[in-house]
Amino acid sequence: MDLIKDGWFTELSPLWPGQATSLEVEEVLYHKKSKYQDVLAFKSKYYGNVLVLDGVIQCSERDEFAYQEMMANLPLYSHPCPRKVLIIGGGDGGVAREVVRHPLVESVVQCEIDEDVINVAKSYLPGMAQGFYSPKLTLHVGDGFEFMLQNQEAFDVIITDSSDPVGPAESLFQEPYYELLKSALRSDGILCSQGECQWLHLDLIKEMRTFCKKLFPVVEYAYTCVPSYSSGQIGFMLCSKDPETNFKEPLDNLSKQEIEDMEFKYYNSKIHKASFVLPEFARKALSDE
Ligand code: SPD
Repeated sequence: MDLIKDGWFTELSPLWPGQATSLEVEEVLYHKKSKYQDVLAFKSKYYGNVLVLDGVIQCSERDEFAYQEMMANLPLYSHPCPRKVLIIGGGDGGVAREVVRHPLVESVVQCEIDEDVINVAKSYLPGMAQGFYSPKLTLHVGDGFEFMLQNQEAFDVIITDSSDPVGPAESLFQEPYYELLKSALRSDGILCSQGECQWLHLDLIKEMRTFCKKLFPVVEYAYTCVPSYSSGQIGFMLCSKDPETNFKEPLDNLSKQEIEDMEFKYYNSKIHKASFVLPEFARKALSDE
């Protein structure tokens, strides 16, 4: 399938039938099949450089911070001492960039299966890939399932930054994966996973919430706004092994100065709280009522 036609990239997928997102292309920077997927990077007219995997937009330089900052900081500011963090996926480096700058984080292991994605990010998304160069980070090119099986009860926080539930990432939205996440977390551990979009995948989110509730005493869904993603929103599934965790109340209320020092462009304590407030159709579907 031609991803780019007449100077426009169009994101078509059975995951969002009858709708598409298009971005105007200035230059194709990279396009090859890796061992796992089709990897495309292009320079867009208004969204900076864009990474596309198997035809689906993963990030654009213009709005990536809305996703990475929330995915990293919702769990980090919900855990009293997030010293040891595991990132599964996230080959563009954006989530790692956010996690390593949190003052309480001492060490981060990242497991990304596709080395080509890491290299493309280093070449064409340097602002995101900077996380890979942190002394706090150990990068492991390999399978997250295998890694967690060998590292049980080892992490305070585990973040899964995956693509959508088709192809290589499908199993990351299923119960056995969450069982494994649970076993790799310490007794008061927290996880945050890519949780899809309430406009597009409410049934999947509902199903995920149901099996997560069987495994964890605290389960919440939050969302952020990312214009370049289909329907402009994406969510996060947050689970805690500690029944005392209240995801909706960040443990630090950051001052203006602290937000500036952290160089946040999206995350602040108010948006942390607000990200759990759902529109009525989603609230109803995702409540126990
Ligand atoms: N529908 C697109 C979902 C992409 C989620 N992962 C993005 C990776 C950014 N670090």
